[in-house]
Formats: sequence, structure tokens, C-alpha cells
Amino acid sequence: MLNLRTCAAKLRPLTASQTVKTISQHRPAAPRTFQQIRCYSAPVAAEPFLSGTSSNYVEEMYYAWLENPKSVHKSWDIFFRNANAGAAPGTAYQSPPPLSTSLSTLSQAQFLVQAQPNVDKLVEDHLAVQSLIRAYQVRGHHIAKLDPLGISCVNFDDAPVTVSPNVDLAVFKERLRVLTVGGFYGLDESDLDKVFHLPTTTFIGGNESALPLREIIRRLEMAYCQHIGVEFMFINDLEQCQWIRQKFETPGIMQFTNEEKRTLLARLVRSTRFEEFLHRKWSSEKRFGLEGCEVLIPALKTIIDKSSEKGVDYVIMGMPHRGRLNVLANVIRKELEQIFCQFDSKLEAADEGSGDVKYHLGMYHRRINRVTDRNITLSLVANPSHLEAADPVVQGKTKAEQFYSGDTEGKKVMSILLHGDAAFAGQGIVYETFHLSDLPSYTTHGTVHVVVNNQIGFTTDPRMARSSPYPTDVARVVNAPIFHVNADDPEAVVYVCNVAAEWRSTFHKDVVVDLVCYRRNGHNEMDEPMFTQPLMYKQIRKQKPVLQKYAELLISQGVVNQPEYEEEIAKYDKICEEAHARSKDEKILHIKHWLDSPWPGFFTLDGQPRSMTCPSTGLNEEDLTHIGQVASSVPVEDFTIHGGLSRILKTRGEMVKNRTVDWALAEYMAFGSLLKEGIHIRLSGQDVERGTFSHRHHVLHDQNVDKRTCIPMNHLWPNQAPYTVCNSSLSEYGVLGFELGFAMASPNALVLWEAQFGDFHNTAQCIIDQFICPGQAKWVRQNGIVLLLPHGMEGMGPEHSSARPERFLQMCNDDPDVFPKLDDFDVRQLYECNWIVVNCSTPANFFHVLRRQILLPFRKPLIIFTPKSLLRHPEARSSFDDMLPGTHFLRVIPDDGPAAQNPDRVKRVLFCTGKVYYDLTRERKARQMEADVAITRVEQLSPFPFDLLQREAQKYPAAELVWCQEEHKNQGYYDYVKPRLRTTINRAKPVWYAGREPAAAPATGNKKTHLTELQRLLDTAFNLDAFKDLA
Ligand SMILES: Cc1ncc(C[n+]2csc(CCOP(=O)(O)OP(=O)(O)O)c2C)c(N)n1
Ligand SMILES: [Mg+2]
Repeated sequence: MLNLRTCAAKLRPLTASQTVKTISQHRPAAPRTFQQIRCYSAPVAAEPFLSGTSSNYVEEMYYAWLENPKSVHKSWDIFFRNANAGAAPGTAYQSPPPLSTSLSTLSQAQFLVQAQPNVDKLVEDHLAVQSLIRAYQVRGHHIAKLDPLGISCVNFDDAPVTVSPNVDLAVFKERLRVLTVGGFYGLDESDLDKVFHLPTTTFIGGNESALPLREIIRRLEMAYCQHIGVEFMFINDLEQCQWIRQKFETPGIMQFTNEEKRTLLARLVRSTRFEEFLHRKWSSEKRFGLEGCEVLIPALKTIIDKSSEKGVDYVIMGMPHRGRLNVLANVIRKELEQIFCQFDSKLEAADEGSGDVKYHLGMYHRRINRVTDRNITLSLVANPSHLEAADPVVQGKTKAEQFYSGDTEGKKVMSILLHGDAAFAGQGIVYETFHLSDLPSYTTHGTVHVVVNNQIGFTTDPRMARSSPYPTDVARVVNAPIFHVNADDPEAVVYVCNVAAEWRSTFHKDVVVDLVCYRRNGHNEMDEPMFTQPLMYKQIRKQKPVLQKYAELLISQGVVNQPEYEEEIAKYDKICEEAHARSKDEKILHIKHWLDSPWPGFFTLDGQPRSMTCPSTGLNEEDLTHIGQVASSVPVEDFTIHGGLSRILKTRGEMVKNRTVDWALAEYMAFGSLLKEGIHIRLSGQDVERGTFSHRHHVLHDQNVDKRTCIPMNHLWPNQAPYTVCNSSLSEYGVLGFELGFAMASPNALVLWEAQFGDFHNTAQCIIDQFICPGQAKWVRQNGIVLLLPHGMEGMGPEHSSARPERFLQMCNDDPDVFPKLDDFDVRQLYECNWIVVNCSTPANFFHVLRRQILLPFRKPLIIFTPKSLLRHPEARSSFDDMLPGTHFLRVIPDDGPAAQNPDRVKRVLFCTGKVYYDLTRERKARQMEADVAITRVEQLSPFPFDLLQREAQKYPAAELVWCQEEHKNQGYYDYVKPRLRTTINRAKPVWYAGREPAAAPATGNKKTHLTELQRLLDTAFNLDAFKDLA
């Protein structure tokens, strides 16, 4: 899509000024003649008819021709074409066809041409002026007065220049030096009062098409070099560039009515006085105040107002610590007493879990937008300390809300992301998130990014924190316009925010507002900034607060008077005081009040599950057969699939006839059946459509028609829920965060993220550690996301073997030493865990665990270690019988062979999980030890099936208990399982280990070593004397 757009932009015919632009970029500095226009070869002056003087006429012809070659006489058309193609002097001109009527016109033209001798200079000057205009458009932001402190965050070697309406030569020269990198384009002071035609690529003229150079410069200065720096000329879409130029160049476009100014002042009062109130009441509490960027509140409100006016009714926001309480209070309108009571250290927590600090909590609020009088829902997503980690989560949630409300173009639901300058430049997740912005299955149709650019990150200066001039340069990769603005000019800020919101609603693309501000205090209120930024902070101490500055301005303009201003302040202070008094009545702290994504109807009014049971996850035979048939067919006409795929589908069809499923078919059955029940399914990750291991094939590709695809899963039932399967960008952090956010929006969807290989999940570790594992404990927010992590030791080397089960298991919240006192392990234990970790050994169990995820009356993240070699293992098949009504997920699969029939005789029980089971059964058979050794599969690792494993252990009274795994001893499941298994037997017996030695790497890269290691662990598992000496 992007390519198409870029290509279209490139192919669009150039306008006159663009052509001139292109030409001027290539021209040598001097001497400058008309020659350059002719592709730098022959001097046009050498044309016989140009020896005259009517340069104006020629020039007009030339511009008209550039705009539209047909608009000029054929003879001019031929001349300019030849000249541009580099024809030698005297050869570009060709006589027009002899037309008797045109004779007089021609002689008139020749007269005019001869009327002015100065054609070279005039054309050159016009080109120079156009280059100058372009230079302002491209580089004007370098010299805009963006920094309220005047210490300039961008070192462009620029001397600040003040511009009066009468541009003087010094200013002019200085500008030219900076803007044109030394070249003056040949213009000098004598040109300042000359009138120049304006190209179509500027709007500074308003209704005028020509202006004196002095006025051109003044207007460009006003547009590009005041308190707004517009960075946009890298955008390769001409319409978008024109749109931005029009927004900033049109004379008088930044006017504000008195009413608007008063609203802005009132918003600044709230923002400023909120921080002052907190400071007065809790001077020693960390709150990461907004002082120095109070304008953030009117900025956000402007974006929301404008977006609401354009039809948006749901805004999802993500933001870091700085100013978060202020945003909650004054943008989202969280009740002030709820905020204030968070400062009371004596309040008891009402909810289970850890809770979180006040400046991380989320919020959801529906209200009327007072400016537009329309309903608006605002949600601020809870986030961890990890800066920028919430970005993809916000995007995923936004996408989901758009999806569920049928908002396919992002006209109703949008996201706003706030950033700190240091984090925006430094965190790679920002880049990953930007790269989702235009992908069909991930776009949220434009995000407004707002950077609180206080020119510092904790104690680090920008020059030590980034290699780019601006903190926002990362946005250039997606062609997002960047509006830098001096945060001490509230009107400039509000103007820019209006434009940003309009941009988003017009082009549905990302846009960045860079609020160049300062941080009045230390990083937090307890921090001393003078240790590290002494000069900066001396300057900050002298800085008048923006509210005071703006109030003085409006008072001087007569927009408000002093008493009115004071009254506004008193009014808000009173609101704060009253809320503070009320907050003292709060006895209990409810994190529930800070939920960012409520699921109405899913829970009872108290927020409890509607039941504590889970129905059978089995499915009737008819549905199994139907899904199987669709999975093995091409449900559209005239669609040619690849021959190899035909064979795969045929095999599937045969399996269905035989009432069996393999892994891929089991997944199909689970998805297909849930779709029938109205559950939306979204499977996302790298190459998931086909499947990394070429087993899935959920998207069929017509072999004869480019990009024609078919998703049979969407052809299952008449009124089924939609199935989304999407290959993602090559990102884990960004995409997993996105899917987590998607899963937040609704409990009635199965959202799955698949890693290409399980070990790649660690580049998304922050999403796992900060959101998935503790999300409910911190934010009372449930999430049913499923992680599919291909895992298994198959000799593929250190990097494609382990999904690191040990890491997930180490973060489970079940107590290894306590046998849970529960009546019902099946559901209750799941309710109390922080996440579910499984490693299924049969397709049927995989089918059940996916269905259980939705049929449970609550949501928990589900981590599944999925197989690779088992995908095609002839024994890794399940019968329909194991999936019929009444069947369910098996947390443990006990041995059902000779050992189980004579348990008293069994000498050893091997407990294992996942694919090693198949190695063990093969080996046991080979050694004819089926009566001696029982093999018990632990399918659900966490929460640990204490009840079932206790039963298993007790069933074999004379047996040794051995945990067998193919992973190295310090990895896999051993450390997690051993203490829990011992708890089931009251620590009456040891639990031995059969498996690989401890190691640093997850697996060997040498195939032979791999096989030797495997054989060794099987030897240990079946050597009944292996642990004799250790006992
Ligand atoms: C991923 C991550 N790394 C480090 C930190 C520690 N940290 C907290 S605030 C901060 C500085 C942030 O600077 P900036 O993004 O400019 O925001 P500001 O505080 O200036 O508003 C740092 C390094 C963090 N919170 N998250
Ligand atoms: Mg900062």
C-alpha cells in the first residue's frame, strides 16, 4: 500500500515550482544564466529571438508551459521542450507552422522579447526566490525560536535573528546564510523591493500571486521561524506537503478569538494550579509534576476537542509518568478525590494483588465533551515504569476498539501517545510501534504523538542521549509530519495541536507534536537538578511560569482583566480543596476504580466471574467433520492452489474421514468451533498465515492471480465471527504488545501471538514481565492472550530449541511448598493463578486448552509450548473420540498401559511433559519395560496439578519418582516441578532427575552431541539402578 502511494506521488506530474526546485537543486553556484534551465548546456541568450528585452513575457510563457505545456503556443512548447532536453543554442527554436493569422501575434511577441535586455537576471532571480521559499520550508524549523529557555536544544550553528516587518539586509543575509548553506542565490539588498511571482507551492501570498521580496521573507519568517518549527518536507506525498504549507503559510491563519483565548487561559489555570495544589499538600511526595510543560493539558484537550468535532468518540491514550496525574484530573476528568486519596498512606487496599503506584494507573471515563457537546470516551492505559512499553499496547487496544465498532477507517476511535524526549529517542519500541502504523492488520489509522520535550532525561543532556538533532527524528521513517513548538507560547501550541488533529482526520496517518519545554524541578520533586545541570537550572529559576506570561498577555490585550483571572484561579483552588476534604472520607483504596478496559456484562456488578465452572470443551461430531472438511478444501470457485498444498489438503481430508486430527487440524477445530459461537479469533506473528513449519496454511494463494487469497476459516458458518490471521512485521516487542492491547478490549475474543521460534519471545520480555505476568495483580485487569511458543530439542542448535519454560514457570504465583486447599482444582486453581502454562502432548489436548481459554468464566494469559517435530509425528494424532462432547482438557495424562494395570509392581514413574514423552515410550517399548515403568504426562504445568499428581504418585507405592526432561537441568521444568511434586507426597520420597546436565546455552549446535545427549538421558530414565547410590 505504502509503495503504491509513494509510486503514485512520484508519478504525479510536477508543478512548475517543483520543476524549478529540482533544477535549482542541481545548479552550480555561478555564473547563473538561463542555461541551467536548459539542462546546463547552451546559453539561451544565444537564441536569436532572445536578444530582445521582454524577459517578463518569456518568463510567463515559461511558467505557463511548466504548468501545462498546452497552455502556450506550439512554438513555445517546442522551444522549451528542446531547451530542456539540452538542445544547442540556436537549435531549440523551430519555426511554427505558417499560419497567416498568427503572423501578427508572432511579430508582437518578438517585439516584446526584444523589449527587455535583462532576461537572465530576472529569471534567475525568480528561481532564486523560489529556492529561498523552499529553503524556508525545508530548513526554517532550524532557526525557529523553539526553546523557551533560549539554550536551544538543536545545535544548528544558528545565530538568533529578530525580524521586523522591514526586513533589513543583515537579517536577510543571515537567513540566507543559514537557510541556503552559504549560497545567496545571487539576491542582494537591491532585490528586496522587487516584486516576484509566487510559485504554487507556497500560500504566503494569500490572495496575491506576487509580492515584494521583503514581504516574502517576512511572511516566511512568520510561518516558519517563530515559535513553531514545521518539519515536513521529507514527506513524499505532494498533496500532504501542500496541505501543511497551507496550514502554516496562509496569512493570518493563526488568529484566535477572545473566547478561545479565555478557554486556553482557563485550561492553563487548571493545569498549573493542580500541580501547585499537590505541591502544597504533599510537598515530599513523588508525583512527576508537569511544571515547565503546563501547556500539555490545553494541548491534549485541543487534540481531543478537534478530533471529537471530526467525529471521534473514543480516544485511547498512553503516557509516561510526567504529568500523568494532571492528565487524569484535567483531561480524563478522574474525580479529584480519587486522585488525592492515593496520597494517603494509611488507606487499606481493597483489591487483591499488588496494586501499583498512582502515576502508573489507568483510567476509563465516558463523558460529554463540553466544546463539541458530543459523547466522548477517554481511556488511559495503565503502564509500567518501562518507558514507551505501553505504546504498542495502546495501539492494539485502539485497533480492537475500531474492529469491534466496525470503524474500518479510524473515524471514531483514535489513539494519542505521549512521550518524554529521552525515551522517544532512546527506546527501540518507539520505532517498532511506528512500523506497525501503516500495516493493514495493525494500523490504527493515525496516532497523534505528543512529546514532552523538556530537554533532559533524568540527569542526562540530549547531547549525551541521542545522535539525532531532534528527539522526534524516528517519526520521519513513516513520513509523519513533526510540529516542533515552543511550549511557552500557548497559542502556538494550541494551533499546532489543532493542525495535528486535523491532519490525522484528513490523512489518517501519524503526526508528532514536539512540545519544547523545560522541567522546572528535578526528575521528581525530591531530586536536585543543580548537581548536574547548574546553568540550565539557573535559567529555569529565572523563567516566568507560562500561566503568568499568558495571563499578562491577555490582560494587556484586554481579553481578560486581573479580577477575572484571579477569580478563575480561586474557583479551581476551591474545587481542589473541596475534593481534598471529600477524599478524607475514603477509607479504602480501590484499584478497581482505575480500570482502563472494563468488560461490561462479562463480570457481575461486583466484578466477580458469573460462575466458577467450565463446561465441557468437547464438540459434536458433525461440527468436527464440517470444520475438517472446510480445512481440507478450497471453498471458492476458480481458485488454483499449489500442487504441494493440494496434497496437504488431501491428507487432511483423509484424516477427517478417519476421524483423526494432527496438530494443525486440532487448531482448526478449536478456532472453527469458537468462530461459530461468535468468538472473534486473531492470530498474529511472523509468518503465521502459512505457519513457520508449513503446517497451518490458513491463507491460500491463487497460483495464477497475484495477491488473490482465500481464508477457508472465514467460510465455515453463515453467521460466524470473523477470523483474522496476519503475518506481522519482524518485531516481537511491538507485536506482542499490540496483541496484548488487542486482547484487552474484549473478553469475547481469542487473541493469539505466535513466536517464530519460542526463544524469540525474549525480545518482547518487557511485555511478558511487565504486563502479561503481573497485569492483573497490578491493575486488576484480566487478559486472555495466548502465546504459542514453538519449543523442543530437535538438534536445531542453541537458538531454535528452547522457549525458555523455566522463565515462565519461575514467574508463576503458586506456592511450591503448600498443597492448595481447594475443592475444585479444575477451575478455582486457574482463577487464582497469574497465568496458565501448558505443554500439550496430543492434538486433542491442544484443542481443548484453546477452547477452555474462552469457555472459562474469567480470563488468564495462556502460555503454550508448541511442538515442531510433533507436527508431523505419526503418533501425535488424536481421535475425534477425544474431542467429543463430555471430553475436556487433561491437566495430567496418566499411563494407561500395563504399568497402570499393575501399579504395585511398577518400579519407577517417569513424570514428563511435551514431546519427550514420545522418545520415552519408544525407548520403553524397545527395552520391554512397559510393566516396570509408568510414564505420566504433565500437560498443565502451571497452576501445578497437585491433586492429580498426588493421585499418580500414590497409585505406584513402590515406585521411584523421576522427573525426566530433554532440556538442560538448569532449564526446562525441573526446578519448578521438583518441589511441587515433593509437596504432593509430603516430601516422603526423593524426586530424581533424568535429563541433560546444566549448561549455559539451551542446546548444542552439534547434531551428534545432541543425539548422544538424548540417548544418555533415555539411558538414565530406564536404568533402574541409576539412583541407587544416591538414595
Ligand atoms: C525502559 C526504561 N529505562 C529506564 C528508565 C528509568 N527512567 C525513568 S525516567 C527516565 C528519564 C526519562 O526522560 P524523558 O523520557 O525525557 O522523560 P522526562 O522524565 O524528562 O519527562 C529514566 C531513564 C525507565 N523508566 N524505563
Ligand atoms: Mg525529558
